[in-house]
Amino acid sequence: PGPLKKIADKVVDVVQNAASAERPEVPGAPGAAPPSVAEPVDPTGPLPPKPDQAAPRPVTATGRDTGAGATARSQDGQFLTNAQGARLPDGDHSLKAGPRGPVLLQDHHLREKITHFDHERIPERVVHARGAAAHGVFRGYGTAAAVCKAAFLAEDVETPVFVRFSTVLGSRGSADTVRDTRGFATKFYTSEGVFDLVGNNIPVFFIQDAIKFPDVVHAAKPHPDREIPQAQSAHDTFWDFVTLHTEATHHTLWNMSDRGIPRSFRTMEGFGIHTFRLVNADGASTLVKWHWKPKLGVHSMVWEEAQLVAGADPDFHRRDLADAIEAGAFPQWELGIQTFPDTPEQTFEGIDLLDPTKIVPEELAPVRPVGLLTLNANPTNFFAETEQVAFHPGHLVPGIDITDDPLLSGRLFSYLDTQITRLGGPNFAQIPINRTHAPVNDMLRDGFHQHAVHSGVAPYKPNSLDGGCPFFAGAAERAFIEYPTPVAAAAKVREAPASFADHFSQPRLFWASMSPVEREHIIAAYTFELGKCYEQAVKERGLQVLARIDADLCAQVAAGLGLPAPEPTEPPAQVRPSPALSQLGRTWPVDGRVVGLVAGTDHGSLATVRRAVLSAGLVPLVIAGAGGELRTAGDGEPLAVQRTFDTARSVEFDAVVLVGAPGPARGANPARDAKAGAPKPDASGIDPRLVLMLTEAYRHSKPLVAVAGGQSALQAAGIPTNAPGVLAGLGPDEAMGPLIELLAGHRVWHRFPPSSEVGG
Ligand code: HDE
Repeated sequence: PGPLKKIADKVVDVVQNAASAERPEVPGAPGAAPPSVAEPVDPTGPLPPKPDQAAPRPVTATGRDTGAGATARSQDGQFLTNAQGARLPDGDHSLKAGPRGPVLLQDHHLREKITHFDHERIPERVVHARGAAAHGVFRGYGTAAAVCKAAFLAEDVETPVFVRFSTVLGSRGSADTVRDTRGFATKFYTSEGVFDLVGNNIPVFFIQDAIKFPDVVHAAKPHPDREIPQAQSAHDTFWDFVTLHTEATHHTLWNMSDRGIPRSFRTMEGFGIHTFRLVNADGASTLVKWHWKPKLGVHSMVWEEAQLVAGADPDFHRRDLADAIEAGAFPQWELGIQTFPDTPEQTFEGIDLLDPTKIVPEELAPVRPVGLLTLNANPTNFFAETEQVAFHPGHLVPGIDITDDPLLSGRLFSYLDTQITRLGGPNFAQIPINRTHAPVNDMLRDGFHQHAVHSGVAPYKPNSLDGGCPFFAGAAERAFIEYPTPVAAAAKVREAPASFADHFSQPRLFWASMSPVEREHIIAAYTFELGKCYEQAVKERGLQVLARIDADLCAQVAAGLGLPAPEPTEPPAQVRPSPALSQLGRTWPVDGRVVGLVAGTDHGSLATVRRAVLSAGLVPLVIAGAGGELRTAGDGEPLAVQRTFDTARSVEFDAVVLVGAPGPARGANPARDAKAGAPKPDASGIDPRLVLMLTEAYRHSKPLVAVAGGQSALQAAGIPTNAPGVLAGLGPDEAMGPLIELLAGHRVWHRFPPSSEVGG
């Protein structure tokens, strides 16, 4: 055998020895067989093909059958082949002149494999590069019928959807929990064509005119010299721009609020932002704003938590979405509409409906539910689906039309344009995830990556050679007919309407609508972000902007920055708060919330609590000092340890339940753990990593429950057992009711009254 073979054998030996080596003893863990490292040798058939793995059908409606199977070119047959279907005898060695000789240029298999690999990456999205997606279904309630004729909104019509959530600023590999706006883009595969609702989790935007988009994105992206910071707005160029360009104030304020750090994609609202137009069966027009309302309520992280997660689990939101769907806890949102009469002014209660930096408070125009979105399947392949999906606000169906919002107009150009670079040509609508479920009979031809085999000789109209086909549809055949919006005679100008100059009334409204806890978070966020700027002038200008929102907000941020607070330049806010803007103060279903169950010595109680957590629709995760299984008394099933103090931080859990008196620290290494931030073990002997977990969860206002003697860990962590949201001394059957009540309010915010409530 040649030297390479010897090295390969050695590697196999090392791997096999490692697998069978004695493992450190885990009390209670059965002697698990070492995992097999051998590759299966018998060819087996491929897994059953999934619909989205199928290649584009070689037979199109108009093309000639080439004889190839429907799944050819993806995953078919038992053997490894090249791209042309020829079977290959070896995938590990290049063709060489002897085992030690030079690699031959004639190795077409090597060249094909490496060339394909060299071209595996496509440009990431210029914004919203980092994303995660899921398949689902939308069911119309029929409640929009009076204002909208779109078929997918009719009662009980079910429409397949694909939804992609994203952050705006970061690159594809950036962390999920950064402070940023989130994209919430939905593709409805309706019977009348694709409808894309390409929205965000914040209902207003930084700019009022698309021509400013490159400016705001250049300012917010990393600095062009060193390309830092990644996925952050806490830097000079961002704050330079948004403080000079004060129409960004409203969106920036939302970003600095808890909306900028969602707990989960599942707990975000979504907004179409712009005012769109609905058209009903009689051809009448109504203006509309779209809303997605999460069944689980709007819930965010606290800032320290978001920062910890960005390091401990940068894929936190992506994982949360996929895990929830895999576990059957399907996330749901109601689609809602706020409707407004289509008057010539296009204003409602004095609010300019064409200004995308303005909301219409729900108290003035209620959000009426028109359908239910359920995400029920994870993508099969990230690249094929999540990466290649192409959204476009111009993908509209009969019954839904646009308005003259100047931001929307620019988007209608941009999204088609960007796909041509990103997806390599104009035929991206033929990529499986982008294909409409309605019949297509266009006259678009050729271009890169053309998959259709068009027949006929006359891809033009009028024609007689193809019998005049295809024909135009009229309203009776449900054609998409632009609403005949009147356009006032006017001179060409580069100007905005006068009402667009109001940049502060709505930031004041938002601030006035926040609860004390939410205000405290906003103050901390501005202090952090402006504090990260180096330029004194930028910080000072930031304070001048805040002074125009609220004097107290400005004074508190100024104190944090160590700068004088500028005098307010305008009289104090005269606004009517909108309670609907606050995300606190209500209760929501607890489905799918994650409860960490810390195993003490009483495994019987642990099994009881775990069962109760599961049957309440929550997700239990059993945590112990070391991995393995925990034996319960009698014949009970052993409990698998799902997280250890090394693999989990408190941030993964919505609540922590201590079950049974904690045993002595297992798997702890005081010297190492102290370096990782855990306190030193004290006389109690309780694992310091558990103490760290409890203090974090306490600080982040999460419910803490101690059953069957678990309170000694709370005491070791210095947590008062009578503090709000801390329940101690309960039996294993008593804990669930109070825990669910606490979780329904999302967090125990009253544990730490904000300074404004205690006279600070
Ligand atoms: Fe986008 N935006 N955008 N945007 N946007 C893109 O399209 C653009 C805006 C939004 O998951 C790009 O396919 C302009 C508002 C989402 O694939 C690009 C303007 C809102 C996504 C683009 C805006 C959004 C994008 C980049 C100002 C909320 C991700 C890649 C006129 C209503 C969609 C792509 C996905 C993506 C342009 C403003 C939401 C370059 C020019 C306002 C959710 O076309």
